[in-house]
Amino acid sequence: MSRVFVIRRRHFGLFAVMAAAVLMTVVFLRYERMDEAVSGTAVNPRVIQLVTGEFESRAEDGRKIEAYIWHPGTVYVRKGETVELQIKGISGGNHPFVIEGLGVKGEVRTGETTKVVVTPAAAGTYPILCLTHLDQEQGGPMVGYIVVQ
Ligand SMILES: [Cu+2]
Repeated sequence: MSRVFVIRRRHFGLFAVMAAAVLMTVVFLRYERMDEAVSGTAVNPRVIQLVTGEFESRAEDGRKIEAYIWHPGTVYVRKGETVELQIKGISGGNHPFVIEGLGVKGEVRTGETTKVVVTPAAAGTYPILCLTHLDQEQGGPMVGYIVVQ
């Protein structure tokens, strides 16, 4: 028994959109599984790499303006998961920091990688605050977020 599937020309666009959606779903699910394989048992604790970055420009009056960032600015962690943050200092000198709500302190220095291990027990959003660049006057706020789900 064989059946032939015929797509009419006027339905081809719809078919193409549905096929693309199915393909994207398959790719997304495979990616999620790869991510779980890496974060689950294969690597423990899971390593999350960040860097310090800097935006620099000139205002219309010629004044130098700058801001400092953690990149990526937001990382996602599962409740109870142990992760190691490896933060490499690229720009902006030294960045003493605290992670509010997790009782973590540290400092990132240019050219060095600071490692911090955390196991957030509760869901929530935990700010990573640089104590040197707290507000716009100081080139901040240099804040990132650990989102625990
Ligand atoms: Cu900083």
